[in-house]
Amino acid sequence: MHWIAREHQFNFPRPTIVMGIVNTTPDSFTDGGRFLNADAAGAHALRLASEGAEILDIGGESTRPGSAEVSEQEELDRVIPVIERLAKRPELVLSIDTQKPSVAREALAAGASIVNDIAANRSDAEMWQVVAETGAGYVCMHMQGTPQTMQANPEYENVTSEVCDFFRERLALLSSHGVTTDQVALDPGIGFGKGLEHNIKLLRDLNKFSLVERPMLVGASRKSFIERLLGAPIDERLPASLACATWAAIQGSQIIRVHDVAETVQAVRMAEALAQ
Ligand code: 7PJ
Repeated sequence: MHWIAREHQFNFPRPTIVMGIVNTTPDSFTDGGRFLNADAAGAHALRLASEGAEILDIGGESTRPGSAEVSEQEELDRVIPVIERLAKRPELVLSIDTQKPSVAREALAAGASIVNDIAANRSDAEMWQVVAETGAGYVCMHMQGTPQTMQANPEYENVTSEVCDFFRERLALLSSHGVTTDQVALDPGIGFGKGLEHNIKLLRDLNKFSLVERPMLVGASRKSFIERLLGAPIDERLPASLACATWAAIQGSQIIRVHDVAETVQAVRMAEALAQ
């Protein structure tokens, strides 16, 4: 299995890829304002890369439940200067975390190689045209609803099979818009329109997604379902985040999206060595 993102190619099986989160949002619930400045965000990204992040995921729009939407210009002002700084280092694989096709297009022009689309449940095709035209990697994430509405009352009969059906339907739709299957990675969207029991079931069932035969990305780092299960406030969720990361890796997920790169790389490499 291959994942192709412009000039980059990941060939599986291989060690789990750790994707480091680079937040440029002043209202982000974890990094609140600390990386507003592009130099600081760029330096943070380089640190994550030195800690073993093989992909840096740069986002300028907070998608925490109920968060406000940001304008296109504001999002561009946050992410493009960071991407331009990092693009001087061609060995870095840059991902743009955006719901806006216009932001994806500019980010790819500035040197990004992957579009991380939390709104892959969209009905408009413009994002997929951008991905098809550029040959970018595409992360197709499952979400029920939108960030503004998703946590109101998430409902599923069987969350795992519904997410699996979504993946199959989107792979066909993407292909009909010229995005090749090799460009696509899939993500169950932990915390996006899911209650605690849905998040736990999706994580428990991760190995079932291997049937879809695409790389799986899992993002559980510091998410609030950890607090709902264990009572841990935001700055005390690293141990549970590491448990999710190692579990996901051992269940066959290929890409883990995290804030704490050094800790995750160590935990996942240990788990991989044990599981061999
Ligand atoms: C995810 C994401 C995720 C992908 C966020 C947070 C909220 N992109 N962007 N998967 N989560 N692909 O980091 O807590 O789970 S933003």
